[in-house]
Formats: sequence, structure tokens, C-alpha cells
Amino acid sequence: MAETRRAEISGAGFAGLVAATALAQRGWQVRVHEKGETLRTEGAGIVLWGNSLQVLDDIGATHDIMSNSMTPPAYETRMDNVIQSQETLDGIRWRTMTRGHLFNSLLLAAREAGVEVKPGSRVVSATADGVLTTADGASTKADLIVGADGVGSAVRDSLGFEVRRERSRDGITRFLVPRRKAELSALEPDTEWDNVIDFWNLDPRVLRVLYTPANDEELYIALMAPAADAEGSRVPIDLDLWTSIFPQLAPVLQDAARIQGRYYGYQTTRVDSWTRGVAALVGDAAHAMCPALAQGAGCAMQNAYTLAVAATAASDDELPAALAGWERLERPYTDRCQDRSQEYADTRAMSQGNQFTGESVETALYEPTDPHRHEKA
Ligand code: FAD
Ligand code: 3HM
Repeated sequence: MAETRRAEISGAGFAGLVAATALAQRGWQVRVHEKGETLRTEGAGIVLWGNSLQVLDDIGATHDIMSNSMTPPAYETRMDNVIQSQETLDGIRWRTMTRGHLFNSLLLAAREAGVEVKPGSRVVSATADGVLTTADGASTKADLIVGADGVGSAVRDSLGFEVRRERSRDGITRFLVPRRKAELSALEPDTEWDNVIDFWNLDPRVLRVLYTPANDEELYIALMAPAADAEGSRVPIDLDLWTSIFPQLAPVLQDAARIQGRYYGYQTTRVDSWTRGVAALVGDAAHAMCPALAQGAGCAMQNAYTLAVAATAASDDELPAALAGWERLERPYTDRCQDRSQEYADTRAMSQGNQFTGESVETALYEPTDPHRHEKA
């Protein structure tokens, strides 16, 4: 009988937990190292599309995800509070939720699959032939190493991948606040407050609020401003400034102003290669992107899943070539998504509305669990 193969994963984020679960479900013995002392996720809300929802179906996380998430009736875009579009996104699967809910659902799936998750374990380096070393000095030999340790990846940097980083001029501060639907409806009775509403103001000042209901009780709001705008990018937020531009959102902006918050500048990270020997990078470690298309975590989960499938199909001898083949097939989709997301960030063209069509939804419609997906393309 073949010996159980062992995978060591750096990072218990969305990418690491999906890779771990998909590998364990295919017979691998899997350990995930997480540098944080507690297992949790940062941030507020998230939008997931068909590509990652299909992965969640396959790893058995969907039932839990559906229990506390929603599909808003439409994605509405406004300029100066004038509606530009209300896209019902027919034929596209999408779901909004809190990041905490997604994280807990993934952790549950990982544990059910028998994954060992080790908090307080910081990875310091990895080698192309499968040795992973943690800060406590322990080194472990594995058949597969997955660097899912985010934008500052130690696996990536210790293996000497070449990294290119591009920053965009805008950035965002994210909050999870109570829905306050009755108060919002009192201020603007004709608005469908279950919609995602992307409120843009470009002239005379670039300020945007992306309003995303995450479930019946919680609202994700993201406040975008150029990094060069000191008041717009200030945390805690400048309540007078934001309510002067978005008076109809005053009840939820007041809640946001009570939270410290953190301003994230948009950035894109690209590496020369996603694999070296038996080590592979997934998620923000390999391909952090601007959030315009809401696909950073989506691509992370899609690539983590297809990596697990490709690694399982290969024998030990074939693994380095199989990982290189995985990158060759899967990377072009992510590269295009990164490019489009950066272009949207640079041009702010989502403010025109009607943007979820054609090439912009290629990733949302991608089917990572379909074995014939590349023949169809
Ligand atoms: P991370 O989430 O960064 O996880 C990495 C994990 O590795 C962390 O737990 C970290 O503690 C751990 N770690 C790091 N270093 C080490 C180490 N040396 N040893 C051990 N552990 C380590 N994506 C979407 O799909 N939809 C959205 O709506 C969306 N909105 C976004 C909005 C904003 C403003 C931003 C900035 C991003 C958004 N994204 C969205 C992108 C998404 O958040 C990321 O792409 C995603 O979280 C990446 O997941 P990851 O697992 O690769 O990395
Ligand atoms: C869901 C989502 N969509 C777009 C952005 C953005 O352009 O900053 C952020 C998001 O969380």
C-alpha cells in the first residue's frame, strides 16, 4: 500500500484552509502552521462569486456558509447619489457574508477533514525539496509545501522568488456595523437597502462608500479615498467629512466612526513563478490584487483547490513537473483577473455602473471543480 503523503502548509487564511481541506479529503496528512496565537481572520465583509462558491460546495462548506450569508437583490452603482445601474447579475452566482463567517466555515471543514491546524507556529523558511522550518527551530520534511502565508509570505521570500509590487493611488477602510435598515429607510424610503450599493463621488473630491449587506444583522461598509487625501484616509474616520458627502448613510457612518479601523492602500503583487520543486504558492503570497472585482480570496481559494487536485494526481517523482503544469494552466485566469482589478482601481471605471459583464466576470464564471474546464475554454 502507498504511504500517506504529507503536506505542510504555511498560513491558516482562506487559501491555506482550502488547500489543507482539499488535500486531506484526498488522503494527504496535512498540517497548517499559523503564526497568530488565535485562529481568526482580519477584516469585515466579503463577496464571493461562482468560482469560489463551487470550491466551497466541493469541500463541503456550503451548508454552513448559507446559514449566515445572503445574495442581495442587485448590485447598484450610484454617482453623486444618482443611480447608474442596478445589476441583478443573472446567471452569476454570488454571495455576501462576514469574513469571520467564511473563516469559521472553512475551519470547520478543515477539522472535519482531519487537518491539524497549529496556531502560534511561525514559518521562517522552506526549501524546494520539501523542508519547512518554523521559528521554534523545528524542521519537517514533507512531500508538498504550500506557501499560503499572505502578502508578506515567508515561504516565498525564503525560496527567493522574484516579487514585483505595484501600488495604486486609492485605498480603503473596512467596517462591520449593524444594518440599521429602519433608520436608513427613514432617511431614504425609496432605496432598496438590501442591495449592494456602490456610492461614488469623484468630483470635486474622490470619496466612495461601498455598502454591502452581509446578512440580516450585519453590514459591511468600505470607505475609499486616495492615499494622498489625509482627511479622507484618516482613521478613525472623519465623521463630519463622510456624513457631509453621504448624509443618507449617517446612522452607519456613526457606528464606523467608533471603530479604530485601518486604511489599506490598493496593491498588486506578482511573482516570477508560483512553484519551485515541491513548494507552491497560493493566495496573496502569489497574487495579491486590488479588490475592485472582489476576487482576491476567490482566486486564492480557486487556486488552492486546483493545486490540491493537481498534486494528488501526480506521483512523488512527477510532483515538481505537475506543479509547474498546474501553474501553466491556472495562472492565466488569475493574471487576467489581477490585471483587470488593477485597471479598475487605476481608472475608477466601476463608477460608471454596468461593469459586471463580459471579460469582467470571467473569474466569477470560472469552474475550478470541472475537470473539463480547460477544454471548454
Ligand atoms: P491571508 O488572508 O493574508 O492569510 C495568510 C495567513 O497566513 C494569515 O492567517 C497569517 O497570519 C498567516 N501567516 C503569515 N505569515 C506566516 C508565517 N510566516 N507563518 C505562519 N503563518 C503565517 N477578496 C474577495 O474574494 N472578495 C472580496 O470581497 C474582497 N474584498 C477585499 C477588500 C479589501 C479592502 C482587501 C484589501 C482585500 C479584499 N479581498 C477580497 C482580498 C482577500 O482579502 C485576500 O485576497 C485574501 O484574504 C487572501 O487570502 P490568503 O489566505 O492568501 O492570505
Ligand atoms: C467587495 C469589494 N468590492 C470592491 C472593493 C474595492 O473596489 O475596494 C472592495 C470590496 O470589498
